[in-house]
Amino acid sequence: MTAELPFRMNAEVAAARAAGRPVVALESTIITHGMPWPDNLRMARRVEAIVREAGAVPATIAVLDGRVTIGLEAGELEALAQAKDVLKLSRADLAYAVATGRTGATTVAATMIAAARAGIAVFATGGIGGVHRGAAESFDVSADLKEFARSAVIVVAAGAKAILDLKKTLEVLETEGVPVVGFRTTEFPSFWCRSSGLPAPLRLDTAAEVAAFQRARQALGLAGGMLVANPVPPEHALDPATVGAWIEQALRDADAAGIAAKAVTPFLLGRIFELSGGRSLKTNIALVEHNASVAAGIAVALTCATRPAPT
Ligand code: PSU
Ligand code: MN
Repeated sequence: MTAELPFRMNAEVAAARAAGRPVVALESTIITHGMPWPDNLRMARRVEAIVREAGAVPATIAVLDGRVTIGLEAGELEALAQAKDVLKLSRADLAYAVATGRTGATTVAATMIAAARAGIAVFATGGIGGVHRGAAESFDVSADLKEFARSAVIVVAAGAKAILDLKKTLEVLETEGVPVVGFRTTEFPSFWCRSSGLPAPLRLDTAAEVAAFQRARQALGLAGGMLVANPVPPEHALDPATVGAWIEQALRDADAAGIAAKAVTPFLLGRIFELSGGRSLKTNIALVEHNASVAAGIAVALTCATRPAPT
C-alpha cells in the first residue's frame, strides 16, 4: 500500500518499485473481455510466470471495488477472471469505476494511465485497439491510440488486432507522434498473423536498443510511450487468408446484430473464437506469452543499461 498514490500497489510491486527493480504491467480487459474462462485465468497466470522467469515483477492492473490495484494477488486474479458484470475501462471511465466503487478491467489505455502513475515503464498485452474498419462512418477509433501520446509507457503487442483497419491505425499513431517499432521485423504484424502487408515504421532488434530509444525520447522532452510490435512466433502464426475469412464473417455478424462502441472488440474476438474452432485463442495466448517475455527483457534493460558517459 502506498499512501501518496490513489492506488493500491501490492507489496511485491511496491518493493520492486522502491528498489528500482524491473516491473512489467499487464492489462485485465484481455482476461475479462478478451478470452473465455478458464483459458483466461490460465493465460494470466502463465504470463505472470513468464515475466518472473525473465527477471521482472508482474503487475496485473484492474479496478477492484473502486480501487485501482497495481499487482493483483493470486486470489484477486482468479476472482476477476470469473467475475460477471465487470466494466471495461478506458480513459473516459477509469475514474467512474473509482467514484462508484465498481470493479472494472483496464484496457490498454487505462492500463497505461495506471502504469505511468505508478512509475512502471513497460507493459505487455496482446494487440492494441485502433481504427475500426468503416471508421469513416462509425467514428470508432480506440482511445488506446491517443493514450500513447500521453502516457510514457512502452507497450509490447503483436501490432493491432487484425479486425481493425491497420493502415489507418498506423496513420493515427504517426499523427499522434507515437513511435511504432517493429521488433526484429520490418513488417507491421497483424496479431494472429506475422504479416500485414504494411511496413513497420521503425525497426529495432534488441531490448537494449528499445530502452535506449525511449531514454533518448525522454532526454529530448518527448512525452508519451511507444508501440513495440512483436510478431507472433512462426509456429503459432495463422494464415492471413483463413483469418481474413473469419474476420469478414465476424464483421458481418456484428453489423447484423447492431453491435457498437465498447462491445465491438469483445464481440469480434468472441465470434472469431467460435468461427475458428478455438484456433484464434491458442494463437492469441501464444502471442501474449511472447510479448510478456520481450517486455520483461526491455524492463530489465531499462533498469541496468546506462548510456555511455560523454567523452
Ligand atoms: N488484446 C487482446 N485482447 C483484448 C484486448 C487487447 O489480445 O481483449 C483489449 C485491450 O484491452 C484493448 C481493447 O485496449 O481490447 C480495445 O478495445 P476498444 O477497441 O473498444 O478500444
Ligand atoms: Mn471503440
